[in-house]
Amino acid sequence: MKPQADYSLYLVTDSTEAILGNRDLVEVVEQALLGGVTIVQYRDKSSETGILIQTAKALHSKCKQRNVPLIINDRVDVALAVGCEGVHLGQDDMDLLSARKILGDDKIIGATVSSIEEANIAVERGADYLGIGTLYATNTKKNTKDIIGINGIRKILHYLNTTSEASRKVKTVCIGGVNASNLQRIIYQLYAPSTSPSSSPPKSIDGVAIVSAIIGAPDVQKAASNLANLIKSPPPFKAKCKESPALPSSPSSSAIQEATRKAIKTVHSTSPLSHNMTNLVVQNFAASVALAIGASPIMSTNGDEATDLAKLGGGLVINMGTATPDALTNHRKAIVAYNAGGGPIVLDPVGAGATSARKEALRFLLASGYFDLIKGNEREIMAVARASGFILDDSSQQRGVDSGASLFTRDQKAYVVERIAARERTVVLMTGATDIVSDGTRTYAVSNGHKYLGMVTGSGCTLGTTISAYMAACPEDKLAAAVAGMLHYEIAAEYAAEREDVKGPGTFIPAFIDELYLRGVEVVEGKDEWLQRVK
Ligand code: 3NM
Ligand code: MG
Repeated sequence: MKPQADYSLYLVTDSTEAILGNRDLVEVVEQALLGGVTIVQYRDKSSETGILIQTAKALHSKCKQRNVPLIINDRVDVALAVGCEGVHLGQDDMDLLSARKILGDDKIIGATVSSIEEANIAVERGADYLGIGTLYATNTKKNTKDIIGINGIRKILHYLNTTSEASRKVKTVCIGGVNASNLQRIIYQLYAPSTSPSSSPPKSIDGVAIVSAIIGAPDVQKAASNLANLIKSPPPFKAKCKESPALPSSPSSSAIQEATRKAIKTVHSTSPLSHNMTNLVVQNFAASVALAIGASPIMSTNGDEATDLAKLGGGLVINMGTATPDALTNHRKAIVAYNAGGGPIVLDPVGAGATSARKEALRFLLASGYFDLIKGNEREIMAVARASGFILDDSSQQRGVDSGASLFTRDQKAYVVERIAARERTVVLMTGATDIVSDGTRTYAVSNGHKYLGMVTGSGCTLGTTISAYMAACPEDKLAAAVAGMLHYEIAAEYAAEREDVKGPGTFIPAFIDELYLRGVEVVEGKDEWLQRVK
């Protein structure tokens, strides 16, 4: 019978100086087994056959003690000589059918794939599992074919889920650049959402394959056991989410008012940090808005500060408005720090469709981590749809950072917003005369606001600032937090625009900051009739 395998923490070995150093591979693998790796692949591209067999035998005896399957990379002959549980074949190795003929049906055969076509062939030829990669660029293997990212892996998983009985059954692991800081969100992001609320979710990735984060670790057992624990626990940014959401799918106005009232009070009583890595144009305005809503702003663009700031329980805004290579490096550091700490991150892909540098920057940021909210105008969200692989044509060209005339009906927008939210497993907000916000299952349209908001610089950016504070203060239901922030912000804009002394966008700005402040204080004091304006 074919051995049962748990693919969740798949160790791939490396015997090079750069990763193994001068340590003994068998001892290192033993440490990894003690730490909890669930399957081991012996991968050694340079040793002589005699050494390969000798080492594989020693590894097999360690693995057997813990009932962990041992797989040999490339070398069917070595696997046969050792009598271990299987082989792993790259695209340039022996073909699967020949290997199956030699090894028989009781051995595990895995295949490296980086495309739907390769996955299709491997499944047809009877692979038991697929090593899908390369997820992220890695120093461990320089000659990888393609860096396919989360989206490339998603596409293959989607294909497997929707093609045949055999493709639904094949096991999957992803490989390339997986480590303790990105593992939880990779698993989270590769969870395949249901295509309809009633159907059960399709199968997701079965495991992560790791080389350097285990073999190259100073304490191998500790590294492996840390990774094994991370696999079993929800990512930090989900830890505070409640099963039952604050808002239902079709909330009544009074339910929205109640949830918003509660959120405004929580922001005021907790004064969450809003850490803005934002463009030069809006720094001052964003800081004033954060203070006015009762939050505490910090405008640090230095990624090295983010580790400390992420511990303060606040939220982060990544605004792509000044996306220089230097800024992007700092953004990535901050994203990793907030993902690890669990604080919410708002991504504002300013002008994302306008230039190829910005399209590239958006891809880079989406690959850097998990965002709790992605917000933008219609053009920007369409650019996100392209970057996340949901819309495949790359033809549309955004002019400047303003939204331009709408090209879509409200239903079409709602569909796109909902699908990106489901794909990215996050909240997506498309701003406009009517804002559309969704977490992939619940989708709402909010019609509050005023046209002056569209006539002042940074109103979109500072809405992001506002929502970062709301999500930090109210992490139990991030969609409800986003809606509360939107309503506080947009209804305040309506009151500001109605003031007698406001004559246009210039006089609107100070009045708006006043109203943001006053409306919050009114809620705290129980004078919150204004919330009845929710549209
Ligand atoms: N195969 P690390 S990437 C062995 O893409 C291997 O097929 C890859 O190493 C592929 O965990 C890779 O140190 C190396 O990034 C992964
Ligand atoms: Mg190979």
